[in-house]
Amino acid sequence: MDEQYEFKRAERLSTHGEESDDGDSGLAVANDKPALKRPPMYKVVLLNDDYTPMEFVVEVLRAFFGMNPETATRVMLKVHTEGKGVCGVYSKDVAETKAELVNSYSAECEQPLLCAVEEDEV
Ligand code: TYC
Repeated sequence: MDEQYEFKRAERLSTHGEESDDGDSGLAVANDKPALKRPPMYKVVLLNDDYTPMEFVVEVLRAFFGMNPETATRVMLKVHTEGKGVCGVYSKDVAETKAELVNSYSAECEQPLLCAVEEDEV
């Protein structure tokens, strides 16, 4: 590699605190941890409405989110009384797919039940 280029690279990297010059060879070496962040996670949130039967909501929570009857009933009642509730937290793709599957299943069954996706706080 061209010497002038290598010097500029070492200078640029050390300015950003990612790597520094190793002192004698002129090569840039890693010293800090790389600035990696976990990808954000997303909540699938179930919304209340005045029309969808409670039993239908419980069925959906069991079928699409693997909840047992007790958990599904508890989540359904939370949504019914508080307006919304979390069905699960997933990667972006999975959360969007689950919400879409629930919404299209509900529409197919002529129910207004809706899920939305919200970024989870870190
Ligand atoms: N509020 C509905 C009713 O009284 C029940 C319901 C619960 C609907 C949760 C949607 O996400 C929901 N039949």
